[in-house]
Amino acid sequence: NCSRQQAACHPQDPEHMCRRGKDTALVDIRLVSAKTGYGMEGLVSRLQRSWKCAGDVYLLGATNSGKSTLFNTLLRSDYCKSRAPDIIDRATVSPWPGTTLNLLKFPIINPTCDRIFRRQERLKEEAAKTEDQLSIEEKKYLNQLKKQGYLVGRVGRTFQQQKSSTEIDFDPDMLSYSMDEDPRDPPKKHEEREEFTHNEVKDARWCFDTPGIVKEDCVLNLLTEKEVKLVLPSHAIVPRTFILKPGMVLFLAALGRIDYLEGEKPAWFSVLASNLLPVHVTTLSNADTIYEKHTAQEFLKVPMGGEERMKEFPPLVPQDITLKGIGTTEAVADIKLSSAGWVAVTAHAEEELLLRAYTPKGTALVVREPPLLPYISTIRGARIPGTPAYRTKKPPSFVENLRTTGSR
Ligand SMILES: Nc1nc2c(ncn2[C@@H]2O[C@H](COP(=O)(O)OP(=O)(O)OP(=O)(O)O)[C@@H](O)[C@H]2O)c(=O)[nH]1
Ligand SMILES: [Mg+2]
Repeated sequence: NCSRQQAACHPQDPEHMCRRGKDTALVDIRLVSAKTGYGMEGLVSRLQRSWKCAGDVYLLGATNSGKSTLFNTLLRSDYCKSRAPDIIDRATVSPWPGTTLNLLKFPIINPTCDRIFRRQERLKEEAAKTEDQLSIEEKKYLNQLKKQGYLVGRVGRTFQQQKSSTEIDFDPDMLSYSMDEDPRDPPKKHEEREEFTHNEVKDARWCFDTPGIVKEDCVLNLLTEKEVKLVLPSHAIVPRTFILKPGMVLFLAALGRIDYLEGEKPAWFSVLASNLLPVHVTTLSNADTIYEKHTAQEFLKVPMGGEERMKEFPPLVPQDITLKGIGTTEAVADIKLSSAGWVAVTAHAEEELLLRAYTPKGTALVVREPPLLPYISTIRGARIPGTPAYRTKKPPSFVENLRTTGSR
């Protein structure tokens, strides 16, 4: 798991690479979504191939980076001893940073040759299916996942539980309840719960969920629960692209602002942030008035609570950024407005831009070069006449490990 927020993690990013210890070899980087299951079967196979069952595994990362979600997905995968999902409750997942306070754990399955073979057989069978061949329940679940992300995968289990005896050898204080309901796997009621036998866990290796590392400079620390719910995307983000001339300003809610101060030609600014956060484009001369209007009327939606709230909210502070365009289809950099989202900047080749970006005082503003999604500005509809905005376009979802022929 990456120590930075999942949306910000980029394998080519030197900051990412330098976080690993000097002597620790980085074995692999994988793109996964624990929420939609994308890449998860591949991750399980990789873990089983590399570490087998050699030691305990800890899921580490910043608060809210998705450790508990990953823990829960691994818990109902082939990574976990077959009976464990029936015994261990899922970790609490929430949009609120700092949710996990204790160390939850599940026992890791020993990937013997026989098990690996059976698992491969199951994966082959699954990959041969088309969407039409899935059960009604599975189809419903898949459609739900498609709303949450563009990359969707299916996580299955090869080894079915075997009923076993009743010896109690498990600390109930290690358990907690999930807030994110999975319709296929509702949490067990206490009276239904079984326990591990002493033999099942005496030599076990464990996979631990851990409390997150708190990022002091994260904008979420400044927000109320209601505001966090708007800022953290619950549905797949639809990119919003705007064309700005020098002298224009873009607001992302009242949490981020980018001024296009100097340049020859217009440039494209693609906003990747929760669909619930408004983007407002204005001119330099009107920008301060817009921010004041927000203070009086919550015009930009977040923060909420008008004048009283804005009195205690830190002011936006500026940072100058110079960029050199690399062409009209490829972004040169992302401007990351703390955890509120990021803006990919696309400009004509050799075009020099002077920008001034703002985030609330004490929060991190980062220029990410190269950008995470370089061609994001091409995912847009027609220009909306008389405005700097383009119509939005939702990219189609991709479901991995499912034959496409015959599917709708
Ligand atoms: N889109 C998407 N959202 C995710 C993913 N993983 C987690 N989330 C969401 O991110 C939020 C935080 O997830 P958690 O699993 O609680 O994160 P955590 O790292 O355990 O957080 P703490 O326990 O607070 O440190 C929740 O709203 C999740 O639904 C993912 O792979 N994709
Ligand atoms: Mg957690």
